[in-house]
Amino acid sequence: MSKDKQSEVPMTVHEATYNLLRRLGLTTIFGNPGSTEQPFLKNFPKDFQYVLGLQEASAVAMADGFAQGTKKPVLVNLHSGAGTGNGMCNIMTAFQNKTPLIITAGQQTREMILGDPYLTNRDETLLPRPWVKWAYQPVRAQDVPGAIIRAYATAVQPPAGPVYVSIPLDDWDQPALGDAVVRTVSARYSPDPERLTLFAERIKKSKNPVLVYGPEIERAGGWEAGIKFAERLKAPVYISPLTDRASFPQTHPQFRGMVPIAIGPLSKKLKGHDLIIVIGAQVFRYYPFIAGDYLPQGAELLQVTNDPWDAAAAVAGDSLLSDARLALEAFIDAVPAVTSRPAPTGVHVAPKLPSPATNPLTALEAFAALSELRPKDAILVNETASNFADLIQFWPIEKADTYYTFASGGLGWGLPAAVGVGLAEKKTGTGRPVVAVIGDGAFQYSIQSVYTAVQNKLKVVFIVPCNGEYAILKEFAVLEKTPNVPALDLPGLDVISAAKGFGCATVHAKTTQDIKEAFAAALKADGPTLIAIPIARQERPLVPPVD
Ligand SMILES: Cc1ncc(C[n+]2csc(CCOP(=O)(O)OP(=O)(O)O)c2C)c(N)n1
Ligand SMILES: [Mg+2]
Repeated sequence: MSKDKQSEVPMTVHEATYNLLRRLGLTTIFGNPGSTEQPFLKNFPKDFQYVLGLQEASAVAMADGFAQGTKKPVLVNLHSGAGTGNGMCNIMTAFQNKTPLIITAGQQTREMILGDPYLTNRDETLLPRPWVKWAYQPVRAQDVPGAIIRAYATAVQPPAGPVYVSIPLDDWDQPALGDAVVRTVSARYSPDPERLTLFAERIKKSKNPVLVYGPEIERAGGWEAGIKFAERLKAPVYISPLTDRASFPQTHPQFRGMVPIAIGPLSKKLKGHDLIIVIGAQVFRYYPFIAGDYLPQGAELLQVTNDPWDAAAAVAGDSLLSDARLALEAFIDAVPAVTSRPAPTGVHVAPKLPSPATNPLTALEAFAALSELRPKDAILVNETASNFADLIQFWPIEKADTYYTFASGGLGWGLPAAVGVGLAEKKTGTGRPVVAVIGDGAFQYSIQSVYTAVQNKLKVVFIVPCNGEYAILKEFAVLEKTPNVPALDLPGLDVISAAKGFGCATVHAKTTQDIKEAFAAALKADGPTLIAIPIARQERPLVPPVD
């Protein structure tokens, strides 16, 4: 065929879509391939990277970690209904994390779908709902690139989140209408000025306000603005219950910890404040039901969120719809620095440890040893249910973008998300080490992501505190008065052998000395290391009493 003739060959949907993905910067694709995706993945271009997850739960959460680490939307490619089903828990988590993921899934050949062939994604837009912002299957092949640009525009607008496009496998070779029209949309919006003024007036009038900061602050790049506003207001700062990002330095003298995760204890904790200012969070992300007042007597509540759903679902107070950073900056301008009261003080002090160390170590002792070698720039990924409070005592978060956990409570996110964050560090060249502290139960859910960390030689250290049980569920059983629940003990779990099976370096660290040696070596290694630490079983109250 002559050159001229070649140029007359119409562009295919495949070509138009890859051109579009390039222009949108979606050149890293997370997925697990199947027959319905192969026509999309054929002749995979050299300027794209395919990151293989050996199961879709891992592929989705790795993409989530990567998107959060790079602060950009990411493409995930799943295998029809089957792959979507496997990925579902982490799609739900990505939705609640407000992570923009453009999920595409293969679909059977259009011509056959009516007859329900093998691997048909039946009612394809139903399966991912309600945990995607939009689910669509183009009505004709030519609409595939247009559907992807619409999906992109939906995913990145606030509140960001996953979207889903199902694509029949015979669409890719069809002639395209040409290159897709690339559009841009806003990823944040500023507050209504009148309402902002009303809120600022109420803040100015307050005698004893308290700030509750949530994950939207950090996502919006509002870390510095959050500090500045808190310092001007001279108010104590808490982080919102079960927050998935840190949003405020935990060693700051105004920092007071996380508010309790239940109704009664939360209002008890905030007693005495006349105004509760919640920025970038739900009101509130409660967990167990412990009855009580939603707000302490005499207190009012103001909420700033970029999510109309969260504004509507708030159990108390008034809401202002806004990007958290833009609202904080507006408050800094509108509320003069307080001079009538001193700033609250109190510096974070790590708890005292028993001497000599216990055998097996307590989680607190293990984390204390680990923290002695904490690299200044390390990123922490947390999925350690019952030991998180101990972890944060010795690993307070001090900088933006160095702490990640899930917003949903669906286990199996932390391990692959840490791999995704590690990939982001590698890709962007920042190269910060990722330390993922994952319970021995939680470790089992998306275990195959260890393989991706090994294959990509990521600087990720998996720390697994091994208590051989679902400790937090035992704590729950006490709170809920549900004795004799089966299956809360996990005898015979061997996380070392499991990680070895994926080619991961492993260490069994029983003493504080073992931990330090293993961690030092892991930080120098050219790939991931798993450090399994046997820890003592402890039963603590799920919700510590508030005095
Ligand atoms: C997908 C999923 N399945 C089940 C649960 C219920 N669940 C919550 S915590 C937990 C146990 C966690 O155990 P582990 O990771 O060992 O932490 P530990 O409580 O021992 O510190 C389970 C099974 C969940 N949250 N998510
Ligand atoms: Mg456990």
